[in-house]
Amino acid sequence: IGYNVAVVGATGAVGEQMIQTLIERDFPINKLTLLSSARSAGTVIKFKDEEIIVEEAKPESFEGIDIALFSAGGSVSKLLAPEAVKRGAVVVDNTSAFRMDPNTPLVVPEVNEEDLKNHKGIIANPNCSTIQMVVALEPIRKKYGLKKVIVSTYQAVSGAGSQAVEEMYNQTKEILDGKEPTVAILPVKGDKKHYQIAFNAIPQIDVFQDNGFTYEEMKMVNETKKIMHMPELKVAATCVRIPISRGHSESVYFEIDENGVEAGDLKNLLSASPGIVLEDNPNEQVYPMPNNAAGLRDTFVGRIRKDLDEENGFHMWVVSDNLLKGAAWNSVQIAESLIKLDLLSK
Ligand code: 11C
Repeated sequence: IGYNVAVVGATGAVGEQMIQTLIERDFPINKLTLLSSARSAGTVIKFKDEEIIVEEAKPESFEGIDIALFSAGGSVSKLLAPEAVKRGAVVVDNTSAFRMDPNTPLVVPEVNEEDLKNHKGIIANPNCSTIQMVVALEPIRKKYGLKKVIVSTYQAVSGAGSQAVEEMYNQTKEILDGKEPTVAILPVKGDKKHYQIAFNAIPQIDVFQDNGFTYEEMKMVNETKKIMHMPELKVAATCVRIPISRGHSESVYFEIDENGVEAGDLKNLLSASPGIVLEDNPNEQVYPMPNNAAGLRDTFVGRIRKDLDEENGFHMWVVSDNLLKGAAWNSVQIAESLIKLDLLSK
């Protein structure tokens, strides 16, 4: 048996990876429907031996759909996800539209797969930088307790979409050719100012909030607390865009409850935890890098060390492909969990 699956935002950076992941996972599909905005409708996309014509997403597009994977921006999700649910589909939404809604589970299967049991038609896929961090923190929280997290991110440009990646490549070429770089999108499309990303680092991802943090930073704070069921957890984030195309990296400082834990204990624990590959051997200069993580579904952890002053404090370096575990793979993984737990209405 197979399911009728729709991908909304099929022509975008994440949509493309969703289709690729469905193929790689041999997801049980009866019919795949590819949807997009009117602008991209008509595009032909290869899926296995088929050529599928992308259609404009409308409420009626969801008739007969079992699972809809949304990644076409928050406003599309707000408008069409409830329409899909009304027609019997279960929605896995990759935007921030429903993440903080108390009735919508926000799920990373390695951490809180059980929350899927409370779904009411929509399941939210967290922000990419949150997902890889909670995958790495959850085994530690479970075994040793967790008090505080301070994270600084080094995020790839593909998080801002394929146009932003184009902008980075063009700027790099322009600069190497001795020209003035064309600056139009980053840090945030539509914000007041734009800065070059090529040969630069921009400490702004998404728009600023009144508290001085950016929306991306607040997503890391709020989503982490919700996924881990820890409203009391102390979390602070600084999110930075760096000029690479794929793979987010994070320097994570955290404090645990238990005393007497050593870095080696954490290495042993993480090397045996789901979704994690430990790459931690300073003697051999082994540590995770985005260049190696791109195209892979795992979360890579290394540089685990005890803080020099804080008995319960540790540091680690966490890397993952933002388009896969950060988006497409986590969404498809949620869909696989829904099937495994028998939570689709079919
Ligand atoms: C970035 N994390 O790297 C963002 C992209 O809320 O799903 C994902 C935005 C989101 O720019």
